[in-house]
Amino acid sequence: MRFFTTTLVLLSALVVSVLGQACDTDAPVSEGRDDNGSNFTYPYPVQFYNFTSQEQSLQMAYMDVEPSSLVDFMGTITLLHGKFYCASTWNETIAFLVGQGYRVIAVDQVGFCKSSKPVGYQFSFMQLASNTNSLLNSIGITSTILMGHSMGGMLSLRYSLMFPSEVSELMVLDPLGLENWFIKGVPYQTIDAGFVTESARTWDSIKTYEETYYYTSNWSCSYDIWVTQLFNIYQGSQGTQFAYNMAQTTDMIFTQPVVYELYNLSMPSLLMVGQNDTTSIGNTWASAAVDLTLGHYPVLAEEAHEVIEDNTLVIFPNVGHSAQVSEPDLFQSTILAWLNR
Ligand SMILES: *[C@@H]1O[C@H](CO)[C@@H](O)[C@H](O)[C@H]1NC(C)=O
Ligand SMILES: *[C@@H]1O[C@H](CO)[C@@H](O)[C@H](O)[C@H]1NC(C)=O
Ligand SMILES: *[C@@H]1O[C@H](CO)[C@@H](O)[C@H](O)[C@H]1NC(C)=O
Ligand SMILES: *[C@@H]1O[C@H](CO)[C@@H](O)[C@H](O)[C@H]1NC(C)=O
Ligand SMILES: *[C@@H]1O[C@H](CO)[C@@H](O)[C@H](O)[C@H]1NC(C)=O
Ligand SMILES: *[C@@H]1O[C@H](CO)[C@@H](O)[C@H](O)[C@H]1NC(C)=O
Ligand SMILES: *[C@H]1O[C@H](CO)[C@@H](O)[C@H](O)[C@H]1NC(C)=O
Repeated sequence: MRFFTTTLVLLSALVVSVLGQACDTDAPVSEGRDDNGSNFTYPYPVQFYNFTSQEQSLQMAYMDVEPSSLVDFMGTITLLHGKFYCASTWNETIAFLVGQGYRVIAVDQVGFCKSSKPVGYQFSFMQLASNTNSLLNSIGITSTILMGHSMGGMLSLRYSLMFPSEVSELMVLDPLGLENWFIKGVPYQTIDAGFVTESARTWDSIKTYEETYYYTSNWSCSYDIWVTQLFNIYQGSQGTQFAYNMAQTTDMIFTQPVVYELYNLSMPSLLMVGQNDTTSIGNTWASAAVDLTLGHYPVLAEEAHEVIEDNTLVIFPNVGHSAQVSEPDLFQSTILAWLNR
């Protein structure tokens, strides 16, 4: 009897995992805090940078994680998150880098995660880069290795153009902005229309989007928590303003391409993209014919690589938009090999 029960349990576990429904991780890791509308518990202590921008008193949340004392100090690395993620989503990367002797700063941009959700803020990459630069300067950092993912990758490129003497090396993972979507035929979408889309997001719609674009349609239960982190902000105490800020930042990404300026990057850089990433802004509202021309990351990355001085290009085979989450070992060994080159 016991044998049969065990066998049945094992069998049903197998069936469930084949169907991809075995996830039991949707309980939010929350300590009941509400930092600017996010109750997610970050893996390291959260600090706040208080500053005034566009006549508003704002806060940027960040983690400042000390390097392991067991190895030599290697430098400071600043991490910039993508649009559907937060500073916390770098948790595996942070743990790895501090173990290698790096001090790691991971910030939440204004409008995102545990940072302020301002009303009437004019979002621009130059504004976000300036905010990030003054945060870093406020904690004594005037030179950093910079790493950005997705929207944060686009921001790291912008930051490096604006503050070249403060970026010693640049690592960029699947940055947005390697193509100009408007010129490829994607119509402009107003912030008001974007707000309608942002207000309609559900846990399932966020998951489906990430599954398709970030994870090559190959979901792992461990990704659930990042959907919950994001969805809880939409559902939280500042959800409406967050949705509006997200519509504003989509407008920012669409209207402020960085691709034409890449030739001006001067520091050594590492560009990493997933072979199967097809993320683009506007593909969901472009025609099907235009959509087919968007987000060919291996091609876009080759083009960027040709233009950027002193650049190393790595294309991760069979990987989507988020190698740091889906393939942490491959991602970590790649950045370490480049840092130690
Ligand atoms: C920022 O303001 C908060 C109070 O809102 C305070 O707890 C925190 O210490 C301040 N941060 C700094 C760096 O002064
Ligand atoms: C990162 O966070 C995820 C989700 O909470 C967790 O499964 C994983 O163990 C964390 N990793 C580290 C190194 O903290
Ligand atoms: C799906 O992801 C798992 C790891 O999460 C990996 O072992 C497997 O090879 C992947 N399958 C495909 C088809 O990419
Ligand atoms: C976190 O916030 C979400 C959205 O408001 C809510 O559904 C959830 O219950 C909260 N979790 C805790 C433990 O407060
Ligand atoms: C871009 O490069 C040109 C030519 O090298 C240079 O004159 C210009 O100052 C650079 N601009 C920036 C913002 O670095
Ligand atoms: C990634 O793209 C390559 C080339 O188009 C394809 O052969 C491969 O099956 C794709 N892998 C996944 C996991 O989708
Ligand atoms: C969030 O942002 C507002 C201002 O935009 C600030 O006054 C507030 O104290 C912030 N911090 C937290 C932890 O909620």
